[in-house]
Amino acid sequence: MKNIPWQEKPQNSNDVLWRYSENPIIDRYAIPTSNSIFNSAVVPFEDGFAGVFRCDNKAVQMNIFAGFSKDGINWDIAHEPIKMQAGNTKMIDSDYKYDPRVTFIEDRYWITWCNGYHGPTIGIAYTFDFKEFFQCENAFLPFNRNGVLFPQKINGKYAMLSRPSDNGHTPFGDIYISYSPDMKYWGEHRCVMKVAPFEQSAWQCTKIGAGPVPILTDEGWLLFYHGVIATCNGFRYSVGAAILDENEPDKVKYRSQPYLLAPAEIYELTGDVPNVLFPCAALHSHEEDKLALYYGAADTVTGLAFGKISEIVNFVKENSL
Ligand code: BMA
Repeated sequence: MKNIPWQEKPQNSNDVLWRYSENPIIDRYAIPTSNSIFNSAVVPFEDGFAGVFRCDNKAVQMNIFAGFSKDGINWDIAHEPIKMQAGNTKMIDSDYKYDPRVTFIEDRYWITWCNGYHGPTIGIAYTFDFKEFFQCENAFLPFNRNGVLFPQKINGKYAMLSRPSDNGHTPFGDIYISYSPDMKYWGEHRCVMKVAPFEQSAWQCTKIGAGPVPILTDEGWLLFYHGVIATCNGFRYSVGAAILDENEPDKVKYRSQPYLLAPAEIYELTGDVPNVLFPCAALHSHEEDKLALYYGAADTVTGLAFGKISEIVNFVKENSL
């Protein structure tokens, strides 16, 4: 694994995730048309990194844009949205696209996102080069969000986490898993984890949704997710982590009772939607025991946080619900 972005933990920090000192890494106006650039996904690519970015324009139309970076911090984001070609279907209708995730499986990069098709559902596309993109069948019926693929087949099938929802600012939501032999037909839907009881872990008591592509560790799949509490001033989104069984990922082995990161910095507390941390990607190096987490802040800008994989896994085990 190449050099991922990294900064050592500040001496005064006791946390297992700490923020990059130069956050936010992507400004809301980073491309000429953008109102906000957030909830975006990056992967290692060639001698650097590539990404798919959620850019809402100044008409507040939501779309996804390709980008490239040498260092994972300074990004060159296309000024035009991704133009999809037909993949495994001709039906590639899309009223809007947002909250992408990206993972490499076998021979290509797969992108999932929240696709507008009579309401939100899960769109799927693939690319080999981040220049040409091929859109496939939507994975599910509306309404659904937060579709996140595992980076390898599990028991011979593609596996995807998702969060069935409604057409609005969903006031509920649990994480499910579904399987597919071919990235077209999805089934064997199982519940993975539900919201936590208010009195045990209120930051995740209203809804939860998978974040970055899960990372395989010695303990199982490390899954970062967002947890939401409905406050008297609206939703507050924080970051938690769980460890899922390697071969039966609908089985949750551990799940953090405390959050790992919650809105606290000014660019997380203020913006188009205050108090939102929304992680969509994590670069990692097992050899170096490093992880770089990319998250949308306040639905406006993109932030970066760091952690040691071993410390995060131990924290989740020792502070499990
Ligand atoms: C969710 C999605 C996310 C957004 C979050 C907070 O429903 O729309 O894109 O970050 O709300 O507004």
